[in-house]
This record gives sequence, structure tokens and C-alpha cells, in this order.
Amino acid sequence: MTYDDSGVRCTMLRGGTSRGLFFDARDLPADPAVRDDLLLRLMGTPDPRQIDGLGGATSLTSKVAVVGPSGHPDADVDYLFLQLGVEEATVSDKQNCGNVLAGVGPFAVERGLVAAGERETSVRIRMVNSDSLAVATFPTPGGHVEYRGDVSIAGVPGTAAPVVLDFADTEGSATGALLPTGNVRDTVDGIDVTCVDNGMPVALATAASFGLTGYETHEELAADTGLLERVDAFRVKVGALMGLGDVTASSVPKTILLAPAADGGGLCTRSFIPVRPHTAIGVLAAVSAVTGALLPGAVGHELTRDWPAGATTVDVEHPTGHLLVDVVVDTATDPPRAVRSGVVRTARKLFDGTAYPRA
Ligand code: NQM
Repeated sequence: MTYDDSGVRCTMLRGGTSRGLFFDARDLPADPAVRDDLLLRLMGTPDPRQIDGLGGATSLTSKVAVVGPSGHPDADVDYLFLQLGVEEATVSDKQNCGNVLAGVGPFAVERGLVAAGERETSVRIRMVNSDSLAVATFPTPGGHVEYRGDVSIAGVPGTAAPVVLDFADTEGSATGALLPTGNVRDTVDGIDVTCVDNGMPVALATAASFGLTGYETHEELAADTGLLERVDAFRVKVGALMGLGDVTASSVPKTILLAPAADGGGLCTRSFIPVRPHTAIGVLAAVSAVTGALLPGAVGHELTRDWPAGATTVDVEHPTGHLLVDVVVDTATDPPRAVRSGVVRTARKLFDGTAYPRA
């Protein structure tokens, strides 16, 4: 029996503002090339509509979590995140995804990888992509995952149970350093940029340096093909500067354009993942953006002037609302060090069953 005949056990969950196919690592082919071919056929990639697969025709809904037992002494499970292309047959392990991460703890309990607590459960997760640790805590009354709750997150209708995510050692996730260029500020094509990697490699520039206000809607940004071309050309040069090589076909780095907060938050953002605009902002992308802004001399540091001294929770504005992140950075050391970060997300199980790949 091949996977084409038998299908493969699959759970689909929404994690934060993303949606992914979750697999027990032991249910997938061990050979990464065979695994990736299977995942592409399950997702319906390559096809702009993914009509013959389970993808949702955007990068935010073409995500995969491979979860299995961990050999790490401080982790319960390993989580490998894979970003699949939509129109291109690509599978990348170059980045983390903090949104899909929100589904990993509940999935681990549902599949018996971790025993549930009577009230809530904390799952220690090794993020394989960056070899860093996260802890997810969520309600499990009576030993069952409870997805219903009263927490609302921007970009998702309704409310759900909270999944609290705490991150450690996310510094240099893809590049090996918090400041991958060695500088707090560089200039690329005449544009000042701060390159930061605290869970996600990002290039921070002001929206004004791209001729924008920073308050454009997602639709306005998505329709501006000239802008998207400029963002892409910029990030390809920045990616090389960050030591990521030729990033033409890579999902990282992301570009995040900053503007003064305009809706009661701390920082206004428009992010590109890596070229199309995000409808919201990625979790670790937001953590990295706030980390950068906290560094004296960085692009965006001037926007932190009115942030309460010592406060660690920052309200990040994005095209569809707000994302609150908790970031602690030690700026007294040289280079500065990321201490810890965290965020609250929600997740929901959408289906559990057998998925069949297209031929
Ligand atoms: O930055 C989208 C998302 C993400 C990534 C992307 C994410 C993160 O919103 O941690 O969550 O950057 O392509 O799911």
C-alpha cells in the first residue's frame, strides 16, 4: 500500500491567524524528499487555487507542522514547521511559525504524545527549525483540550480558549545572531534598515522610506505591484547582507515597515511575507520587530519614546488590528541579548481524519 492508496492521518488546526496540516512525524515518510512530495500533493501545490488539495490558496494557509516525540531533555515534543508554496512547488524549513505553533500543544495532547493535566497543560516544544524552546499552556479541563473560550485575537472571528506561548533562546533563529549584519543599522539602496533575528529574520525600515504612510490597508498594499517589486528587490539585497545567501526563492527574511502607532498601540506595522503583504503580522515577526525597535540606534527606536519605562508588553498594530507581544531584551550588553518573549494566541481543531494526496 502506498500513501496514495491509504492516505495519511492528518489533523487540520487553525493556529493564531494561520491554518496548517498537522502530522505525527511517525506517520510521514522518513525521507525528506519523499515527505515533501507527499505534502505538496496533499496541499494541492503548485496551483494558485490549490483546488485539488487542502491548502487555502495563500501562504498563511499552506503550512505544515510535523510533531513527534523529542530527544531533547527539556522538551516533550519536536515541532518541525514547513512552509509550502502555493503557485511554486516549494517546501521550506528555513523559518519558524509562531502562529502554527499555537496548535502544536493541543495536537500533542489530542494524539497522546503528551498527557493532559486536569485543569491546564503546558507542553514544552522544541522548535526544530531554530533549535529553540517554546512552552505552550492551554486549558484541558478534565484532561481534554478545550478550544472554546473568551479570548479574541485580531484577524480571527469570534473567541476561543487562550494558548499562552513563551519563547526562550530564539535569538539568531535562522542567522545565528540577533543582529545578523553585526550592525544595529545598515543602508541598502539608500534605505536605512535594521536587520533583526529574534525568532524570525526581519528587515525593519520606515514606511516613509518606501513612500508610504504605514497605514495603508492590506488591499492597497497588495494591489501596488510596483511597491511589491521594490520590497522584493530590497529584501533580496538585505537577505545577502544577513548571511542568508540568495533569498530570491526563500520565505525569509520578511520586510516590516514601521510607522508611529495610530490606534492606541505602541508601534504600527505593515509586513511582507516575504513579498505579499500579511493581513496581520507573524508572531515571531512581531517579536523581532519589537526587539529591533527597543535597540538604541535602530530603525524605529524613535517610535518607542513614549513607551512606559520598563514595560515589556507591546501592542503591535497591523492591518487588521493589534497583536500584544511580551519582549525582554538586555540592551546593556554589547551585542544586545534577547532574554525572553511571549504571546497569547488561540487555536482550533478543524478536522481530524485521513488526507489523500492527488496523483
Ligand atoms: O512570524 C507568516 C504567520 C507567519 C509566521 C509568515 C509567524 C511568525 O502569520 O511567527 O507566525 O511570516 O510567513 O503565520
